[in-house]
Amino acid sequence: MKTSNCIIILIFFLNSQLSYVFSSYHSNKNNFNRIKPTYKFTYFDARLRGEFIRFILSYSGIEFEDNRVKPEDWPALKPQTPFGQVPVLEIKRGSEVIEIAQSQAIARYLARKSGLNGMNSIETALIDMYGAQMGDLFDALGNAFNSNQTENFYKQVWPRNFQFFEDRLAKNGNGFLVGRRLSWADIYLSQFTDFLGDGREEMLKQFPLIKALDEKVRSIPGIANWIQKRPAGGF
Ligand SMILES: N[C@@H](CCC(=O)N[C@@H](CS)C(=O)NCC(=O)O)C(=O)O
Repeated sequence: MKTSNCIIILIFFLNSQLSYVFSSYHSNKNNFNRIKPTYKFTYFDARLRGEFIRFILSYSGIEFEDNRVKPEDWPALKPQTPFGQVPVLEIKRGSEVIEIAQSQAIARYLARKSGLNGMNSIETALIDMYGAQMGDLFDALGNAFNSNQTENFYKQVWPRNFQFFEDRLAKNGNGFLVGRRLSWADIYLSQFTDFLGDGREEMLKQFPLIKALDEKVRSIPGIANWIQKRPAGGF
């Protein structure tokens, strides 16, 4: 057989193989996309570091299993989580299961899906900045409880931080922390006021812009509905 004939046969063979590979890739991809994911959110039976994610899930209209781990079940579950901690969001699509730990990584993943993560990279960076500040405030809250320093926290640390957020809301000038629309940072800030307990109304009087944002967030139908059905009280 001549070399040119060999090349033609080889090209023909490669072409048929490639079209097989691409057609099966596309059909697998389409099957994958057709499968509706299910979501399981695992946290303790508390609000703490999990509740703002429950708010974001509810805002987004994502149905989720609200898996509340009992203290006695935690030692067995702990080593099965990515970092030995909760919250964890499990996304199941067919036989594929993805687990996302770290509350802010979960928030960002959900926020990207539902338009809560900014309109451009600057907005996203600012939203991350507020998320990180809220995370720091949450750490300070935990430390205050662990060291019996809650009075100092509520009288000093909390108002100082809320003043930062109040000033930033004033600077943005439209009732949202970033850009011209709601972001997961706004939802995080609003949910955080849960931790004021009975002192909530009193404290919010000092921060009218945060109060207005909080009322706006809590009246969004998905979130309002969640607040109605979530376990009452608790921290
Ligand atoms: N940076 C992590 C912190 C997670 C964290 O501290 N989780 C705590 C509950 S709020 C936990 O799992 N504690 C149990 C343990 O460490 O065994 C996040 O934001 O998700």
